[in-house]
Amino acid sequence: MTAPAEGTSLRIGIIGPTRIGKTTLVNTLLRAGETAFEQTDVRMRWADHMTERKILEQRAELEGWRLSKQFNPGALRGTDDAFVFRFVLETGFGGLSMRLDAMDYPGGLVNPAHRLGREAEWEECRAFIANSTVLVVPADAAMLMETAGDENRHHLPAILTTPEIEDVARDWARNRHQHRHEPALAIVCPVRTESYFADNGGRRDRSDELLEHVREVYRDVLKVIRAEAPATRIHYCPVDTVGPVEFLSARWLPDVAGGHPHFSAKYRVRRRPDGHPPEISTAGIDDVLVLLARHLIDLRHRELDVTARHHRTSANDWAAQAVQDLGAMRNVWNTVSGKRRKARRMAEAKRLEAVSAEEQVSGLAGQLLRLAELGLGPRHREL
Ligand SMILES: Nc1nc2c(ncn2[C@@H]2O[C@H](COP(=O)(O)OP(=O)(O)OP(=O)(O)O)[C@@H](O)[C@H]2O)c(=O)[nH]1
Ligand SMILES: [Mg+2]
Repeated sequence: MTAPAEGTSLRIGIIGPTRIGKTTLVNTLLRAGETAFEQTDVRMRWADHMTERKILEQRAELEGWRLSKQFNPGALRGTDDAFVFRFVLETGFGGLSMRLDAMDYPGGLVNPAHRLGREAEWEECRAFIANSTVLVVPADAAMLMETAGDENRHHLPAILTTPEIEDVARDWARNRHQHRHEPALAIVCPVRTESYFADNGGRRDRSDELLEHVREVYRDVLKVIRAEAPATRIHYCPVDTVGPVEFLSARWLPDVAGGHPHFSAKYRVRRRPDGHPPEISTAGIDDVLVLLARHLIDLRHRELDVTARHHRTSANDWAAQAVQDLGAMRNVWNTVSGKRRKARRMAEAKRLEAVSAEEQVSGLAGQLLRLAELGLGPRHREL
Protein backbone atom coordinates (compact mmCIF):
# COMPACT_ATOMS: atom_id res chain seq x y z
CA MET A 1 0.00 0.00 0.00
CA THR A 2 1.27 3.47 -0.78
CA ALA A 3 -1.62 4.99 1.15
CA PRO A 4 0.15 6.94 3.85
CA ALA A 5 0.71 6.12 7.45
CA GLU A 6 -0.32 8.82 9.91
CA GLY A 7 1.60 12.02 9.25
CA THR A 8 2.47 11.35 5.62
CA SER A 9 0.62 12.73 2.60
CA LEU A 10 -0.96 11.51 -0.58
CA ARG A 11 0.18 13.36 -3.67
CA ILE A 12 -1.46 14.93 -6.66
CA GLY A 13 0.91 15.37 -9.61
CA ILE A 14 -0.03 18.07 -12.12
CA ILE A 15 1.78 18.08 -15.43
CA GLY A 16 1.51 20.90 -17.94
CA PRO A 17 3.46 23.74 -19.60
CA THR A 18 3.51 27.39 -18.62
CA ARG A 19 0.21 29.34 -18.71
CA ILE A 20 -1.85 26.18 -19.18
CA GLY A 21 -3.78 26.77 -15.94
CA LYS A 22 -2.12 24.61 -13.22
CA THR A 23 -2.19 27.19 -10.43
CA THR A 24 -5.71 28.28 -11.27
CA LEU A 25 -6.90 24.67 -11.24
CA VAL A 26 -5.45 23.99 -7.76
CA ASN A 27 -7.03 27.20 -6.45
CA THR A 28 -10.38 26.42 -8.00
CA LEU A 29 -10.28 22.93 -6.55
CA LEU A 30 -9.73 24.23 -3.06
CA ARG A 31 -12.42 26.86 -3.37
CA ALA A 32 -14.86 24.18 -4.50
CA GLY A 33 -13.68 21.79 -1.78
CA GLU A 34 -14.61 24.17 1.00
CA THR A 35 -18.30 24.02 0.20
CA ALA A 36 -18.97 20.96 -1.97
CA PHE A 37 -20.39 17.65 -0.76
CA GLU A 38 -22.80 19.16 1.72
CA GLN A 39 -24.62 15.84 2.03
CA THR A 40 -21.46 13.98 2.97
CA ASP A 41 -19.46 16.38 5.18
CA VAL A 42 -16.41 15.62 3.03
CA ARG A 43 -14.36 18.81 2.88
CA MET A 44 -11.04 19.95 1.50
CA ARG A 45 -9.22 22.84 3.16
CA TRP A 46 -5.74 24.28 3.30
CA ALA A 47 -3.35 22.66 5.77
CA ASP A 48 -0.69 25.32 6.28
CA HIS A 49 -0.34 29.07 6.22
CA MET A 50 1.80 29.22 3.10
CA THR A 51 -0.94 27.41 1.20
CA GLU A 52 -3.57 29.72 2.67
CA ARG A 53 -1.50 32.72 1.58
CA LYS A 54 -1.13 31.48 -2.00
CA ILE A 55 -4.81 30.70 -2.23
CA LEU A 56 -5.80 34.10 -0.86
CA GLU A 57 -3.41 35.89 -3.22
CA GLN A 58 -5.05 34.36 -6.25
CA ARG A 59 -8.50 34.91 -4.82
CA ALA A 60 -7.67 38.60 -4.34
CA GLU A 61 -6.64 38.84 -8.00
CA LEU A 62 -9.90 37.24 -9.10
CA GLU A 63 -11.88 39.56 -6.80
CA GLY A 64 -9.99 42.49 -8.34
CA TRP A 65 -11.23 41.41 -11.76
CA ARG A 66 -14.75 41.27 -10.45
CA LEU A 67 -14.64 44.72 -8.91
CA SER A 68 -12.96 46.34 -11.90
CA LYS A 69 -15.27 44.40 -14.25
CA GLN A 70 -12.14 43.64 -16.28
CA PHE A 71 -11.91 39.90 -16.68
CA ASN A 72 -8.61 39.18 -18.32
CA PRO A 73 -7.99 35.47 -18.52
CA GLY A 74 -4.30 35.86 -19.38
CA ALA A 75 -3.50 38.33 -16.65
CA LEU A 76 -2.83 36.22 -13.56
CA ARG A 77 0.86 36.09 -12.69
CA GLY A 78 2.79 32.94 -13.59
CA THR A 79 4.40 30.84 -10.86
CA ASP A 80 8.03 31.76 -10.09
CA ASP A 81 9.15 28.86 -7.93
CA ALA A 82 8.01 25.34 -7.21
CA PHE A 83 5.56 25.27 -4.33
CA VAL A 84 3.75 22.45 -2.57
CA PHE A 85 0.09 23.22 -1.81
CA ARG A 86 -0.82 21.31 1.33
CA PHE A 87 -4.41 20.31 1.89
CA VAL A 88 -6.47 18.29 4.30
CA LEU A 89 -9.27 16.11 2.99
CA GLU A 90 -11.77 15.59 5.79
CA THR A 91 -13.47 12.29 5.16
CA GLY A 92 -16.62 13.37 6.98
CA PHE A 93 -16.44 10.32 9.24
CA GLY A 94 -15.25 10.21 12.84
CA GLY A 95 -12.81 13.11 12.50
CA LEU A 96 -10.77 11.01 10.07
CA SER A 97 -8.79 13.19 7.69
CA MET A 98 -6.05 12.72 5.12
CA ARG A 99 -3.22 15.00 4.14
CA LEU A 100 -2.88 15.85 0.48
CA ASP A 101 -0.03 17.61 -1.33
CA ALA A 102 -0.10 19.08 -4.83
CA MET A 103 3.12 20.36 -6.38
CA ASP A 104 2.82 23.57 -8.40
CA TYR A 105 5.78 24.87 -10.38
CA PRO A 106 6.62 27.25 -13.21
CA GLY A 107 5.42 25.34 -16.27
CA GLY A 108 8.48 26.62 -18.17
CA LEU A 109 10.47 23.91 -16.35
CA VAL A 110 8.68 21.20 -18.34
CA ASN A 111 10.33 22.41 -21.54
CA PRO A 112 14.07 21.51 -21.66
CA ALA A 113 14.78 24.63 -23.73
CA HIS A 114 13.43 26.86 -20.95
CA ARG A 115 14.84 25.18 -17.87
CA LEU A 116 18.55 25.87 -18.39
CA GLY A 117 20.21 26.18 -14.99
CA ARG A 118 17.09 24.91 -13.20
CA GLU A 119 17.47 21.20 -13.95
CA ALA A 120 17.67 20.20 -10.28
CA GLU A 121 14.42 22.02 -9.55
CA TRP A 122 12.72 20.20 -12.40
CA GLU A 123 14.05 16.82 -11.28
CA GLU A 124 12.44 17.41 -7.90
CA CYS A 125 9.09 18.29 -9.51
CA ARG A 126 9.32 15.36 -11.89
CA ALA A 127 10.04 12.91 -9.05
CA PHE A 128 7.10 14.32 -7.08
CA ILE A 129 4.76 13.81 -10.05
CA ALA A 130 6.08 10.32 -10.83
CA ASN A 131 5.45 9.29 -7.22
CA SER A 132 1.99 10.82 -7.04
CA THR A 133 -1.15 8.85 -6.36
CA VAL A 134 -3.17 10.82 -8.90
CA LEU A 135 -2.03 12.38 -12.18
CA VAL A 136 -3.79 15.55 -13.42
CA VAL A 137 -3.20 16.82 -16.97
CA PRO A 138 -4.65 20.28 -17.67
CA ALA A 139 -5.22 21.10 -21.36
CA ASP A 140 -6.00 24.44 -23.04
CA ALA A 141 -9.42 24.04 -24.67
CA ALA A 142 -9.18 27.31 -26.61
CA MET A 143 -5.87 26.31 -28.16
CA LEU A 144 -7.16 22.86 -29.11
CA MET A 145 -10.39 24.19 -30.60
CA GLU A 146 -9.30 27.41 -32.27
CA THR A 147 -6.27 26.02 -34.10
CA ALA A 148 -8.25 23.31 -35.94
CA GLY A 149 -7.51 23.71 -39.66
CA ASP A 150 -4.84 26.33 -38.92
CA GLU A 151 -1.45 25.93 -40.61
CA ASN A 152 0.27 26.67 -37.28
CA ARG A 153 -1.44 23.73 -35.56
CA HIS A 154 1.73 21.70 -36.03
CA HIS A 155 3.27 23.84 -33.25
CA LEU A 156 0.84 22.42 -30.67
CA PRO A 157 3.07 19.57 -29.45
CA ALA A 158 5.91 22.04 -28.83
CA ILE A 159 3.65 24.61 -27.13
CA LEU A 160 1.67 22.09 -25.10
CA THR A 161 4.83 20.02 -24.44
CA THR A 162 2.93 16.80 -25.13
CA PRO A 163 6.15 14.77 -25.72
CA GLU A 164 7.49 15.89 -22.33
CA ILE A 165 4.11 15.14 -20.71
CA GLU A 166 4.22 11.69 -22.28
CA ASP A 167 7.62 11.02 -20.65
CA VAL A 168 6.41 12.11 -17.22
CA ALA A 169 3.16 10.15 -17.65
CA ARG A 170 5.23 7.05 -18.49
CA ASP A 171 7.19 7.33 -15.23
CA TRP A 172 3.97 7.89 -13.28
CA ALA A 173 2.23 4.93 -14.93
CA ARG A 174 5.18 2.58 -14.34
CA ASN A 175 5.13 3.56 -10.72
CA ARG A 176 1.39 2.97 -10.49
CA HIS A 177 1.81 -0.40 -12.15
CA GLN A 178 4.20 -1.40 -9.39
CA HIS A 179 1.33 -0.70 -6.97
CA ARG A 180 -1.26 -2.40 -9.13
CA HIS A 181 -3.22 -3.73 -6.15
CA GLU A 182 -4.31 -0.08 -5.68
CA PRO A 183 -6.67 1.72 -8.05
CA ALA A 184 -4.86 4.23 -10.32
CA LEU A 185 -6.45 7.52 -11.34
CA ALA A 186 -5.54 9.99 -14.08
CA ILE A 187 -7.67 13.08 -14.85
CA VAL A 188 -7.41 15.05 -18.07
CA CYS A 189 -8.78 18.55 -17.39
CA PRO A 190 -9.37 20.87 -20.32
CA VAL A 191 -9.60 24.44 -18.94
CA ARG A 192 -10.78 27.65 -20.66
CA THR A 193 -13.82 25.68 -21.78
CA GLU A 194 -16.29 28.56 -21.34
CA SER A 195 -16.95 28.91 -25.08
CA TYR A 196 -17.53 25.23 -25.75
CA PHE A 197 -20.30 24.30 -23.32
CA ALA A 198 -23.80 25.72 -23.08
CA ASP A 199 -24.23 25.04 -19.34
CA ASN A 200 -22.47 28.05 -17.79
CA GLY A 201 -23.58 31.05 -19.82
CA GLY A 202 -22.23 29.83 -23.18
CA ARG A 203 -24.45 29.81 -26.25
CA ARG A 204 -23.10 26.82 -28.16
CA ASP A 205 -22.39 23.28 -27.11
CA ARG A 206 -19.24 22.15 -28.92
CA SER A 207 -18.25 19.64 -26.27
CA ASP A 208 -18.05 16.66 -28.66
CA GLU A 209 -15.54 18.51 -30.82
CA LEU A 210 -13.46 19.37 -27.76
CA LEU A 211 -13.37 15.74 -26.66
CA GLU A 212 -12.17 14.69 -30.13
CA HIS A 213 -9.38 17.29 -30.08
CA VAL A 214 -8.23 16.17 -26.64
CA ARG A 215 -8.16 12.56 -27.83
CA GLU A 216 -6.19 13.56 -30.93
CA VAL A 217 -3.63 15.93 -29.38
CA TYR A 218 -3.07 13.90 -26.18
CA ARG A 219 -3.23 10.54 -28.00
CA ASP A 220 0.29 9.43 -27.09
CA VAL A 221 -0.05 10.54 -23.48
CA LEU A 222 -3.21 8.43 -23.12
CA LYS A 223 -1.55 5.56 -24.98
CA VAL A 224 1.47 5.43 -22.70
CA ILE A 225 -0.68 5.41 -19.56
CA ARG A 226 -2.77 2.54 -20.95
CA ALA A 227 0.32 0.61 -22.01
CA GLU A 228 2.27 1.02 -18.77
CA ALA A 229 -0.59 0.85 -16.24
CA PRO A 230 -3.54 -0.83 -17.98
CA ALA A 231 -5.73 -0.73 -14.85
CA THR A 232 -5.68 3.09 -14.71
CA ARG A 233 -9.06 4.80 -14.94
CA ILE A 234 -8.59 7.87 -17.13
CA HIS A 235 -11.27 10.50 -16.56
CA TYR A 236 -12.03 13.57 -18.61
CA CYS A 237 -13.25 16.63 -16.69
CA PRO A 238 -13.53 19.93 -18.60
CA VAL A 239 -13.44 22.91 -16.23
CA ASP A 240 -14.37 26.61 -16.46
CA THR A 241 -12.36 28.32 -13.75
CA VAL A 242 -13.57 31.82 -14.65
CA GLY A 243 -17.00 31.51 -16.25
CA PRO A 244 -18.33 34.73 -17.74
CA VAL A 245 -15.82 34.99 -20.60
CA GLU A 246 -16.11 34.16 -24.26
CA PHE A 247 -13.36 33.41 -26.76
CA LEU A 248 -13.17 36.33 -29.19
CA SER A 249 -10.17 35.90 -31.45
CA ALA A 250 -6.64 34.52 -31.57
CA ARG A 251 -3.46 35.32 -33.36
CA TRP A 252 -0.01 33.86 -33.60
CA LEU A 253 2.80 36.02 -32.27
CA PRO A 254 6.36 35.47 -33.50
CA ASP A 255 8.89 34.39 -30.89
CA VAL A 256 11.56 37.02 -30.33
CA ALA A 257 14.19 34.34 -29.74
CA GLY A 258 13.34 32.59 -33.01
CA GLY A 259 11.41 29.68 -31.44
CA HIS A 260 7.89 28.56 -32.33
CA PRO A 261 5.22 31.28 -32.53
CA HIS A 262 2.91 31.84 -29.55
CA PHE A 263 -0.85 31.39 -29.59
CA SER A 264 -2.48 34.47 -28.12
CA ALA A 265 -6.23 34.43 -27.44
CA LYS A 266 -8.54 37.32 -26.66
CA TYR A 267 -11.71 36.97 -24.63
CA ARG A 268 -14.68 39.22 -24.09
CA VAL A 269 -16.65 39.44 -20.88
CA ARG A 270 -20.18 38.12 -21.03
CA ARG A 271 -22.62 40.60 -19.55
CA ARG A 272 -25.37 39.19 -17.43
CA PRO A 273 -28.85 39.49 -18.97
CA ASP A 274 -29.98 41.60 -15.95
CA GLY A 275 -27.15 44.09 -16.59
CA HIS A 276 -25.39 43.31 -13.29
CA PRO A 277 -21.61 42.89 -13.26
CA PRO A 278 -20.38 39.40 -14.14
CA GLU A 279 -19.47 37.00 -11.35
CA ILE A 280 -16.82 34.28 -11.32
CA SER A 281 -18.73 31.10 -12.04
CA THR A 282 -16.88 27.81 -12.19
CA ALA A 283 -18.19 24.66 -13.87
CA GLY A 284 -16.99 21.07 -13.94
CA ILE A 285 -14.66 21.35 -10.95
CA ASP A 286 -16.96 19.32 -8.67
CA ASP A 287 -16.34 16.29 -10.88
CA VAL A 288 -12.60 16.54 -10.22
CA LEU A 289 -13.28 16.91 -6.53
CA VAL A 290 -15.63 13.92 -6.39
CA LEU A 291 -13.13 11.74 -8.28
CA LEU A 292 -10.28 12.77 -5.99
CA ALA A 293 -12.32 12.30 -2.83
CA ARG A 294 -13.60 8.89 -3.93
CA HIS A 295 -10.15 7.74 -4.92
CA LEU A 296 -8.39 8.89 -1.77
CA ILE A 297 -11.08 7.69 0.62
CA ASP A 298 -11.08 4.38 -1.24
CA LEU A 299 -7.32 4.08 -0.65
CA ARG A 300 -7.69 4.85 3.05
CA HIS A 301 -10.63 2.43 3.25
CA ARG A 302 -8.53 -0.38 1.75
CA GLU A 303 -5.63 0.40 4.05
CA LEU A 304 -7.82 0.41 7.15
CA ASP A 305 -9.49 -2.80 6.03
CA VAL A 306 -6.09 -4.52 6.03
CA THR A 307 -5.37 -3.10 9.50
CA ALA A 308 -8.77 -4.22 10.83
CA ARG A 309 -8.26 -7.77 9.53
CA HIS A 310 -4.80 -7.85 11.05
CA HIS A 311 -6.12 -6.80 14.49
CA ARG A 312 -9.02 -9.26 14.26
CA THR A 313 -6.68 -12.18 13.45
CA SER A 314 -4.37 -11.16 16.23
CA ALA A 315 -7.31 -10.90 18.72
CA ASN A 316 -8.46 -14.39 17.72
CA ASP A 317 -4.94 -15.80 18.12
CA TRP A 318 -4.58 -14.36 21.65
CA ALA A 319 -8.08 -15.56 22.59
CA ALA A 320 -7.18 -19.07 21.41
CA GLN A 321 -3.99 -19.00 23.48
CA ALA A 322 -5.98 -17.98 26.56
CA VAL A 323 -8.07 -21.17 26.46
CA GLN A 324 -5.63 -23.55 24.76
CA ASP A 325 -5.56 -27.01 26.29
CA LEU A 326 -1.89 -27.98 26.71
CA GLY A 327 -2.42 -30.82 29.11
CA ALA A 328 -3.11 -30.63 32.86
CA MET A 329 0.41 -29.68 34.03
CA ARG A 330 1.06 -26.91 31.51
CA ASN A 331 -2.49 -25.62 31.85
CA VAL A 332 -1.95 -25.15 35.58
CA TRP A 333 1.49 -23.60 34.98
CA ASN A 334 0.12 -21.12 32.39
CA THR A 335 -2.63 -20.08 34.80
CA VAL A 336 -0.29 -19.70 37.79
CA SER A 337 2.42 -17.86 35.82
CA GLY A 338 -0.12 -15.36 34.48
CA LYS A 339 0.36 -16.40 30.83
CA ARG A 340 -3.34 -17.02 30.34
CA ARG A 341 -4.22 -13.70 31.96
CA LYS A 342 -1.81 -11.90 29.66
CA ALA A 343 -3.31 -13.70 26.63
CA ARG A 344 -6.82 -12.66 27.71
CA ARG A 345 -5.66 -9.05 28.16
CA MET A 346 -4.01 -9.02 24.75
CA ALA A 347 -7.06 -10.61 23.13
CA GLU A 348 -9.26 -7.88 24.59
CA ALA A 349 -6.88 -5.07 23.55
CA LYS A 350 -6.66 -6.40 19.99
CA ARG A 351 -10.41 -6.92 19.87
CA LEU A 352 -10.95 -3.27 20.79
CA GLU A 353 -8.43 -2.15 18.15
CA ALA A 354 -10.19 -4.37 15.59
CA VAL A 355 -13.60 -2.97 16.51
CA SER A 356 -12.36 0.62 16.18
CA ALA A 357 -10.71 -0.08 12.78
CA GLU A 358 -13.83 -1.97 11.61
CA GLU A 359 -16.00 1.00 12.58
CA GLN A 360 -13.77 3.27 10.53
CA VAL A 361 -13.87 0.84 7.60
CA SER A 362 -17.65 0.76 7.59
CA GLY A 363 -17.86 4.56 8.13
CA LEU A 364 -15.64 5.17 5.13
CA ALA A 365 -17.58 2.61 3.08
CA GLY A 366 -20.71 4.67 3.87
CA GLN A 367 -18.98 7.86 2.74
CA LEU A 368 -17.86 6.16 -0.49
CA LEU A 369 -21.43 5.11 -1.13
CA ARG A 370 -22.66 8.67 -0.57
CA LEU A 371 -19.96 10.03 -2.90
CA ALA A 372 -20.95 7.47 -5.52
CA GLU A 373 -24.59 8.55 -5.17
CA LEU A 374 -23.56 12.18 -5.79
CA GLY A 375 -22.60 11.02 -9.27
CA LEU A 376 -20.64 12.97 -11.84
CA GLY A 377 -21.88 15.86 -13.97
CA PRO A 378 -22.81 15.76 -17.67
CA ARG A 379 -19.41 17.19 -18.69
CA HIS A 380 -17.56 14.16 -17.38
CA ARG A 381 -16.47 11.23 -19.56
CA GLU A 382 -14.24 8.26 -19.03
CA LEU A 383 -11.50 8.03 -21.66
N1 LIG B 1 -11.07 31.83 -19.02
C1 LIG B 1 -10.30 31.01 -18.36
N2 LIG B 1 -9.06 31.35 -18.04
C2 LIG B 1 -8.30 30.47 -17.38
C3 LIG B 1 -8.78 29.19 -17.01
N3 LIG B 1 -7.80 28.54 -16.37
C4 LIG B 1 -6.74 29.38 -16.33
N4 LIG B 1 -7.04 30.54 -16.94
C5 LIG B 1 -6.16 31.69 -17.10
O1 LIG B 1 -4.97 31.29 -17.72
C6 LIG B 1 -3.86 32.01 -17.20
C7 LIG B 1 -2.77 31.06 -16.83
O2 LIG B 1 -3.21 30.25 -15.75
P1 LIG B 1 -2.21 29.79 -14.60
O3 LIG B 1 -3.03 28.98 -13.65
O4 LIG B 1 -1.43 30.92 -14.04
O5 LIG B 1 -1.25 28.86 -15.44
P2 LIG B 1 0.01 28.00 -14.92
O6 LIG B 1 -0.06 26.69 -15.62
O7 LIG B 1 0.03 27.96 -13.44
O8 LIG B 1 1.20 28.86 -15.48
P3 LIG B 1 2.74 28.87 -14.94
O9 LIG B 1 2.68 29.29 -13.52
O10 LIG B 1 3.43 29.83 -15.82
O11 LIG B 1 3.26 27.48 -15.13
C8 LIG B 1 -4.39 32.78 -15.99
O12 LIG B 1 -4.47 34.16 -16.30
C9 LIG B 1 -5.75 32.20 -15.75
O13 LIG B 1 -6.67 33.16 -15.29
C10 LIG B 1 -10.13 28.87 -17.36
O14 LIG B 1 -10.65 27.78 -17.09
N5 LIG B 1 -10.84 29.81 -18.02
MG1 LIG C 1 1.33 28.71 -12.11
